[in-house]
Amino acid sequence: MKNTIKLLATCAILAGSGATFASGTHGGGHEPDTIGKPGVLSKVTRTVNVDMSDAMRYSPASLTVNQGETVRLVVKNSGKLTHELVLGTQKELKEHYEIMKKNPEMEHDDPKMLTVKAGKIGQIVWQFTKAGTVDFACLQPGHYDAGMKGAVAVAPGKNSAKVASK
Ligand SMILES: [Cu+2]
Repeated sequence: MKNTIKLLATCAILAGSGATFASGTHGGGHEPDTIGKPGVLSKVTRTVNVDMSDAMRYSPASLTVNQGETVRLVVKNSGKLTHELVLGTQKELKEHYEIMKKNPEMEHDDPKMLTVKAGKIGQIVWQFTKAGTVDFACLQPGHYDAGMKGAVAVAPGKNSAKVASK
């Protein structure tokens, strides 16, 4: 499966999250693992197929996983437009969306961001380490406003202590 995303202009602000953040552009430094961390393919415990359409919708738009699970999101773009699936907090997504509006050609090189061209399939492998909600959205200009968003509910896991100590 092709999962290479060309790195040309990365989203500098988000890519640099945690390490150095320019004061003023962000309301505060966000923890790099607020929503989890990049997963390892061999640790995948759940695979979810997500469809993206030109109706500006994900199907399904809401998923439930258990804390600590490594999930493989197989994301299909069944539309004619480019769509993407970006995981983040509501705040991060909104900030990033504003940047995207100014730089629509921006390409992503981040494990939590996936851009899928029309008719293609891509995947994100992500470990959801924190209980709570992880949002996702399509940050293509206009799409987020049109309601192209969803959420992953992360249920607290029995092994949360183990995950936290890792
Ligand atoms: Cu879209």
